[in-house]
Amino acid sequence: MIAPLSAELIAEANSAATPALEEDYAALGRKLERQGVAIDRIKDRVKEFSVAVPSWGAGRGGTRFAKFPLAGEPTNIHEKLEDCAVINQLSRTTPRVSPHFPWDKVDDYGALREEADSYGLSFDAVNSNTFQDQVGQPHSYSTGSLSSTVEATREQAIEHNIECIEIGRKIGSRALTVWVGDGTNFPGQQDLGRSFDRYLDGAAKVYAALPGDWTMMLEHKMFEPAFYSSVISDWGSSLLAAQELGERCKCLVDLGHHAPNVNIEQIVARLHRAGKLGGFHFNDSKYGDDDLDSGSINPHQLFLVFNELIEAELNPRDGFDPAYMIDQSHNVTDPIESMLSSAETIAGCYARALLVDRDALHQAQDDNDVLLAFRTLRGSYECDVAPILAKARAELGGAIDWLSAYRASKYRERKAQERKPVGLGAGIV
Ligand code: RM4
Ligand code: MN
Ligand code: MN
Repeated sequence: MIAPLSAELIAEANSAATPALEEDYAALGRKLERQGVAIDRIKDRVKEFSVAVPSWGAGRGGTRFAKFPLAGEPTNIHEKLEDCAVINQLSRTTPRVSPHFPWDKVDDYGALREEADSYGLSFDAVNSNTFQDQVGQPHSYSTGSLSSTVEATREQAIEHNIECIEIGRKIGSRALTVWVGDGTNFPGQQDLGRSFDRYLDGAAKVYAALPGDWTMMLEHKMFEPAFYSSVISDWGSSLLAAQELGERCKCLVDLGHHAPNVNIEQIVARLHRAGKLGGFHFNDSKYGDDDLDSGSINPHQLFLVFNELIEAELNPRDGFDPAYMIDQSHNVTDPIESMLSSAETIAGCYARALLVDRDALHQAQDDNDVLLAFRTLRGSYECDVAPILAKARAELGGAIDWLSAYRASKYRERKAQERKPVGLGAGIV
């Protein structure tokens, strides 16, 4: 297996950091034992936990007006895979990559699958792109894609999604994520009911092309800059569509796609209740769809989402198998560092949610002991689980201190010499 960073470098740094880690892990273990929790059990669950990274997150994203390139950033799927391999080598939490087409198009997908495999990576959900026009594309998405008023445009969008499924089959994916940038800029521009009907019609044709063991995930999004309405604006529209389209169609929750203060953990519980919780795009936001690093603004919300996920896992109703993915735009940081940071934050919220004393919580809920219920959750949220995460990483061959190991490797500096520089770009995302 190809490891982009020197395994010796990681092992050396780990052995220097091990005595302190063992001390911290033992101390936390004693504390958790007093609460009736076996620390090794939590650590083993963390070792099994994983989250996919987005190929598009490996490059620098744009602010609204400009993209500020980073020396050594990847410009094609091959370089992106190499960067994703670095993230997984250090974190051991991100063995899957979610690709986006046509951004990641290549001539030979069998070879691409082997390339990923040589890094110990596989492909997660494929993402279609009907929110940008490509050079030479016959019909414009400027007024919508699956919901467009123009039949030829709708057909083009359907065909593109079907092409993504075909590519996905070749690279070993089992899910298609459909996010459309469809909507309107002015009241009156489109009939709000009919545009949803057109979307459903188009999405049904994509769903009909879905292989039997695949899932189709619909991603809602409240707004785009300068929008008056978006077609799949919220979880209600998403759920309606997923219910109408069929059993293997589910809803994907991107944490950044809601109005500020929306109770996302409740949405998670509702979608699970309906058997329609397909997966997540983890990120954080302050003002809108900012695609900030997961948990950078509201880590408590992320913990509460994981609390619902553990409840769902314990009470699977129609099954529980959501896909976890990161979806972030890195505008001023090194994307590798940001995704490492997010992978740790996400695994940390998972670990904290596992620590919750479920019996005590449920008892307090039944007794209407409001403060005890709240403190039961809050106590787990406040626990510093860093030693659990670091030990899980170290046991899997990752880095105890991933940030200093990454910087010591001088990976980005080396790539800045090898890779072709990225030009200045307009702002996107
Ligand atoms: C959107 C959405 C989608 C992603 C694009 C790049 O805001 O989050 O998941 O495909 O950005
Ligand atoms: Mn997303
Ligand atoms: Mn987004």
